[in-house]
Amino acid sequence: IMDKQILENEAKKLTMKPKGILAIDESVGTCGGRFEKLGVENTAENRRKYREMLTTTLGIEEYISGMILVPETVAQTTNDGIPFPEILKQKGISTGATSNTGYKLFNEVDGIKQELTEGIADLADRMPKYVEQGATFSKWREMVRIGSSAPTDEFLQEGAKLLAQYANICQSNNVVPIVEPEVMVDGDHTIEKCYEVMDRNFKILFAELKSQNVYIPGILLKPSMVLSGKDCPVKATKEQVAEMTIKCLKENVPSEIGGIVFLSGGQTEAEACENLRTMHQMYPELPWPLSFSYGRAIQYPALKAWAANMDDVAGAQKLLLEHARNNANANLGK
Ligand code: 5MM
Repeated sequence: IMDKQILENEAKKLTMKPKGILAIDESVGTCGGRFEKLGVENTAENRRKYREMLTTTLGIEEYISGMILVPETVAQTTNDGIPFPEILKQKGISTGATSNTGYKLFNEVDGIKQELTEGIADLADRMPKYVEQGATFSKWREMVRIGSSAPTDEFLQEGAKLLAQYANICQSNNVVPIVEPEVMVDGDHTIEKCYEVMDRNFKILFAELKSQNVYIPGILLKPSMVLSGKDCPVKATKEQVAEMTIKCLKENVPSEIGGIVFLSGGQTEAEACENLRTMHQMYPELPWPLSFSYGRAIQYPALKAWAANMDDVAGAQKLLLEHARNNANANLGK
């Protein structure tokens, strides 16, 4: 049975200033892609070692309130045999277990693949196990690609249904759902086009969450920022990004939501951090807690260093700590 207080308290804890969330839940395939580029073999043991480096970073709990893990990592242990959720718990960091398992083609419009997130069918069976292993929050990522006719409303509606079903399964297990509708940066679209897509998707998403009775103060929204496409000839400034992102969120996100935590979505470490900082500087008063749930923008420098020399764990951890700290400072507008 859902306990609203447990959900609200966990959402508050996860967004307690200046902290944010660290997403280290690359699926086996995504992790493999990143490893291979840096010459690391994509084995379960290497993924375990990498996540041990990340989770055992001294002092990381000053900046990070929760870490999102794939179920593989949730079940793994440190070299000394301590389960990762236990390592995190000792530092007061919450464990999140990713719920989504993959993607499957919905349709293709004008050369753009619209893919729906998989994993809903057996999620109600999997969730109690994640809780037993120590998870207190979870994540489901929806992938929205922009093209000349994509995304279609029909596709967004299906994606929203899945996000709401997932959120309900989480909440009935007293697990805080992170609802992640990622609008991809790929393409040459303008920032105005990105705004239009995000605005449309939020309207569909929040209507669906409402109609499926998801408890809004007990969820976190993990959106992308409103950005110009990667290949757009005119790149939006940080002030434009901040203004349009906050406008889009203010117009669509209920003020009672547990919080908003951005993904970095392929922005450089500096961009992701600067954009967040600019938002806090330009808008010191916001209706909801606003923070980060970055993957690449916090991890990448540490991954590169670790891949280059796996024996220098401390060197890689120093870089992780530095990037986590930069983003926690951004949350303070510093
Ligand atoms: C860490 O990456 C997460 C899992 O992605 P795949 O399922 O594609 O392997 C991803 O959902 C991530 O949590 C978000 O995209 C945020 O990470 P970034 O790197 O965009 O900040």
